[in-house]
Amino acid sequence: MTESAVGYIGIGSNMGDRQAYCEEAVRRIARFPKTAILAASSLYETAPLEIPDQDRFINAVVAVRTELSPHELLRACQEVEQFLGRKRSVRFGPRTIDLDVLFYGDRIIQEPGLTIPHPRMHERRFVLEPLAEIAPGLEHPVFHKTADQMLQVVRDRQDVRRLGPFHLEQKAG
Ligand code: PH2
Ligand code: MG
Ligand code: MG
Repeated sequence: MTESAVGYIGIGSNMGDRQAYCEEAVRRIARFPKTAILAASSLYETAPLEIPDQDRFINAVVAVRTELSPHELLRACQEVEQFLGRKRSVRFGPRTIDLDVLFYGDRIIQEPGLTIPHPRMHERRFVLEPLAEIAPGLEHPVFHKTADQMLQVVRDRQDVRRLGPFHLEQKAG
């Protein structure tokens, strides 16, 4: 039997039609080989962190069951970023789409170009709010805190407001 893992992917956009970019990204994730979407959080509008002087983001988190390896999952996410017009210019700066592998099962991976769990996720309300919505009891394999517990202690006080549910079905017409 092939092994599968549950992965969590953080989604962010702050350029153009942010919601359309997020929705198209998830439709493409759903078409990754050997991968199924298990859950999608609501969409959240969030104040920009790291570089405050940029447009507000839309953020969300999806859970997937996948037989892709962590590197294959990362590569597939990067291909979606490329396809949706992501230019890697300013670190932490504006982007049409950002897909971050937050967790891959309870694996801890530290390699050039791939750190899992994502090294800053536990400091970011814009990740923890949507994560705790779909997986409140999910335990961080390094800190041994659940998503709910990380959200309770996070110091980030940036504005995170729920916009509404994700719409994944294709628009008619
Ligand atoms: N991503 C960043 C930097 N700052 N701020 C918000 N609100 N949402 C993001 O997704 C985000 C950010 C770099 O990845
Ligand atoms: Mg990224
Ligand atoms: Mg990011």
